[in-house]
Amino acid sequence: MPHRFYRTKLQLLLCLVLLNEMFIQLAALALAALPHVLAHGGVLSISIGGAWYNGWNPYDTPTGQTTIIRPWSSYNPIQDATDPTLSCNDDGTSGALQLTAPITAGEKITAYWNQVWPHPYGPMLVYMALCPGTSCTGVNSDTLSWIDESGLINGTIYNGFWGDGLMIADNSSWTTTIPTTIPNGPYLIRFETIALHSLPAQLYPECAQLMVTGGGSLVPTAAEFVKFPGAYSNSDPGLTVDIYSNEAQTETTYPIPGPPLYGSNGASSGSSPSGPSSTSSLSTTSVTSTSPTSAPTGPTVPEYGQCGGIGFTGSTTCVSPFKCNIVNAYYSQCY
Ligand SMILES: *[C@@H]1O[C@H](CO)[C@@H](O)[C@H](O)[C@H]1NC(C)=O
Ligand SMILES: *[C@@H]1O[C@H](CO)[C@@H](O)[C@H](O)[C@H]1NC(C)=O
Ligand SMILES: [Cu+2]
Repeated sequence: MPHRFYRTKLQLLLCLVLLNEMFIQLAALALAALPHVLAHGGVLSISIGGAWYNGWNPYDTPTGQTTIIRPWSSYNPIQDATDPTLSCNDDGTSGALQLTAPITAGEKITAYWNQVWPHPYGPMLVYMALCPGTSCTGVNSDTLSWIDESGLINGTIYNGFWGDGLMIADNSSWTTTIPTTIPNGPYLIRFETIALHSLPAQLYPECAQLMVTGGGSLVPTAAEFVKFPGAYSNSDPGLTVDIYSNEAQTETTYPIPGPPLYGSNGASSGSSPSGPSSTSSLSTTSVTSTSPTSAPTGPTVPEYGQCGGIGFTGSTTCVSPFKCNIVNAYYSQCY
């Protein structure tokens, strides 16, 4: 997939050589502008209630990078709904020096993309996933989700105003409010912008680690859980729409891909029209969601092993003398 990794250090070097007759400042400016020239990018920083968090830099060595943002690998878009990197634009693992930002339910969080984000046509989506245990560090992100989405805000698919346009208009940033109803705990938040100016659609997801306090107890419905990859299909109408087609010139509804919004009482998603939607509620779902009350059996679980939680199907019996303790709705542990 030559499209995904073409911006190598070598190419940066070539750019510098080409620029060698310019002032150093100009070269630095040009380098800073490279992502824009390439017309791609990702979430470069995050702010929460006045606290500023610099992001992961995918083109620097991972060594020494400390940030709340999960490592991500490329400014290039993902153009396949089954791509294994779809959860967080990487292999799903946390950084060696991974940080986690505290946030209170009801508080706003803003993600900033490189400026000026070049793709105004398409939806904005925000997902959250509660991690098992006491931290998301070490948890692979390929098991997620909650959502806040903004699709076609007004006008037609062909020339309307989209969530992406709103993101650009808002300083190439997107602000969402952590729902007050979500259970407390360690979360990954996943910001995604989808660009529809060409097909296959371009997906740009990045994730960050949060520790949510002050939350509630509204456990997501099974329908609200999704996994990445898995949440989307390459045939989703929201990913295959041709915004330059004749139909698009009069079509005013757009089906945002993904699950129904958390707290939306499970309205169907994949095909639900989402005209003027710009809600900031989140919806959850997670991979294999089953009833939290199911009581599977099996061999005993060792100390610190998982013994329960939504979606868990293993043994709920801890090896003596440990007891199964509820850590959060998704995770019970033997200790
Ligand atoms: C469409 O929505 C955008 C963003 O809310 C707004 O700025 C613009 O005025 C709207 N246009 C129309 C025609 O309603
Ligand atoms: C716009 O975003 C940049 C980061 O991309 C940030 O440094 C700047 O403070 C933001 N400006 C405003 C007015 O929020
Ligand atoms: Cu691009």
